[in-house]
Amino acid sequence: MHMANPYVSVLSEDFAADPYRYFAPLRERSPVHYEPAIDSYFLSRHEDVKRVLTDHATFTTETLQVRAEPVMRGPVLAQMTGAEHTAKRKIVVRSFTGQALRDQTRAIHANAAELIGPFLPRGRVDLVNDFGRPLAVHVTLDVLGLDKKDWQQVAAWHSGVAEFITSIVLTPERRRHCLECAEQLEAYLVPVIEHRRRHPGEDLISRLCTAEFDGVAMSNRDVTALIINVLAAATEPADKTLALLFKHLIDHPDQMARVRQDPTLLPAAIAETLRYTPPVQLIPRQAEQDTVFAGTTVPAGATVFCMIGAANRDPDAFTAPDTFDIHRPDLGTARSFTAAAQHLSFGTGLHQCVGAAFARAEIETAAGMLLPLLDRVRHSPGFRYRETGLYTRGPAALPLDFTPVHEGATGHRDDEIPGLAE
Ligand code: 2IO
Repeated sequence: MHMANPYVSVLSEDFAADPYRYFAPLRERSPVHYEPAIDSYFLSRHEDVKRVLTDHATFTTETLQVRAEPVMRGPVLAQMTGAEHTAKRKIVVRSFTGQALRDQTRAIHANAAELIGPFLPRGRVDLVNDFGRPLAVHVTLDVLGLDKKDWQQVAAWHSGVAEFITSIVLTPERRRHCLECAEQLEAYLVPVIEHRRRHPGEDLISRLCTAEFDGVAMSNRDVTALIINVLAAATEPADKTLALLFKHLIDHPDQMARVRQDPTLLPAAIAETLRYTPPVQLIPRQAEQDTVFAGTTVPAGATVFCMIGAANRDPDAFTAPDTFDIHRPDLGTARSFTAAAQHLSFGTGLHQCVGAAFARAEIETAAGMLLPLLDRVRHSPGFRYRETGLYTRGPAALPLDFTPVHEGATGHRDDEIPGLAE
């Protein structure tokens, strides 16, 4: 790889076009990279990123007060600490594991079958815009127990919320638009919350409404924030991960063939996709005291961005890090969706992603259904691949051609759904 200038701004167009070119030079020559325009430090080494995410006393999530709270309409899980964090995290974890996860997997399968159906006879689908994005929203609405007829509206509000939390610089006009989206989403959610308090069901909103912390039920504000937190976290990275998985398998036909022969390799392919091209590229923290990394001091009060994509390609953490290899011995597939993961795509430490098992189920179910259906799947002719985003990053579109099949080719029995088969 050509050595790119490590002193290039991570806010430049060159960096946005292909951040991966800059990761090695940054790690080697500017591992604590300061951006004066936004007064923030960017850390690119695996060791340093891991230290920031696990030293909770020195590096707090205080940054989310300005980055997330205005659009979340209250505090998100990642902002909480101590007993409150433990208790509320447990409620959310329970809703995304065990029996709840098995029920969700059936819902994921049904949504995926419904969405892919119309495209099967055509032999062409844009995996991001026709399938992945609607799937991510439909599935999240199912988990929350919200009406799917409103999905386009919820998706539009979500975009505004996501733009706010993932932007590095935001114009006053865009900021106003994002806040408006959040206010409308809140106004949509509050009557639902009030209804669920009286008539609780099995969905996550009901669980949040009936849960108590310190003997006290959560306020509408607290429940709203956790709903928007789940909506953003479950929706924003999902279509990106699915599209990146297909992109990498199509670009590595030998590995595609292996996964098709043996679908039990799918979790490894998903884990390697997450390591190689993490959909969440940045995790912000605030330094509470002066800290020295590789000889450079990050001052107390500074905003620090952990560069997940760069850390995941650190040769000190993975051999041949710039190679996509689902068989890499240092991947540790089983660990990859847990707190013991070597890649940092779900973060690490106290605030590591609560939805990791759910994310795996969603991508595994969707890809496990699509692979046998999309015979001879390939990039549509003339398509120019392009990724967008610095904070969350993925393909803007992924138009694919495949051998057309009749609709209704998708099975619904448990033994046809990975994760439910056993
Ligand atoms: C929603 C970046 C979509 C989270 C965030 C304000 C908090 C937290 C994350 C992920 C993914 C989002 N941060 N999920 O990085 O809940």
